[in-house]
Amino acid sequence: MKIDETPWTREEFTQKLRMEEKKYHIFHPFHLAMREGKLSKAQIQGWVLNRFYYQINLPCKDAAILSNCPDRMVRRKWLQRILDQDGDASSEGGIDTWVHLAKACGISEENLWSLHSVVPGVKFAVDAYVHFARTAPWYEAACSSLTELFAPKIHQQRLDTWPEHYPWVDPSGLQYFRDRIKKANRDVEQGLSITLQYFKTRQQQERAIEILNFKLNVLWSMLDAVSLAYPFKMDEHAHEQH
Ligand code: AHQ
Repeated sequence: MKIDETPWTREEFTQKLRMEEKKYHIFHPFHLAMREGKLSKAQIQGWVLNRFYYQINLPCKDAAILSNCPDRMVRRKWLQRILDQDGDASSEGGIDTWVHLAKACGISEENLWSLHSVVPGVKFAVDAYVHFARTAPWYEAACSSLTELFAPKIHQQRLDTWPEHYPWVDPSGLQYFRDRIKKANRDVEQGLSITLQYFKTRQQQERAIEILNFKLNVLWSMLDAVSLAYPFKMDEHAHEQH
């Protein structure tokens, strides 16, 4: 059977990338329970403690891409992602804002930074993502950030549901989600233009879909590990938890 080698148009390729949304972790049982207000305080805290390992690894992941990228114009823009998380002299970064989220959830800064609660499956998934960024061609690592195509919706969902379902979380802690909506859209603009530029043949385009699925699996398996570590207790009702 002859395999179709015809490259997708830019629109078709973009649509094919967007269609992978069905595998995004917004549909993971843990996230569905979060949206429905079914998570206990321990489960929310476990999620915040574990996601922190992902957050603090983003700057090294992005620096790995920079170190592999020979294109000065790409580097100038990609650099912003590191500042977004690490902050700079004039503004705190996402890592600081995540510390605020943790404190708003009743987690001490010492406990957060100790990383004692980071479970093996989360560490493994995040380390795999950083390893990929260090060893894959820079444009493949750039392509893997395109799960952020779907991120604004998940950030908005938390902003919409946490105040009602998790009133014990100080609302000021939600600032991270607010900040990321605009930044995710800006990130995706560059990530998509790099992907459309560097993945031209049909085979390369199929490779881009494969890369996106690798990263979708990173995010999905993180939630698998968190769900296992912070299981639903049969007799536990979320509303009795705080
Ligand atoms: O807060 C997130 C973030 O800063 C990033 C950067 C980007 C990347 O480089 O892979 N991905 C990402 C994501 C963030 N938040 C996640 C969430 O669920 O809050 C989603 C995640 C992503 O969609 O890849």
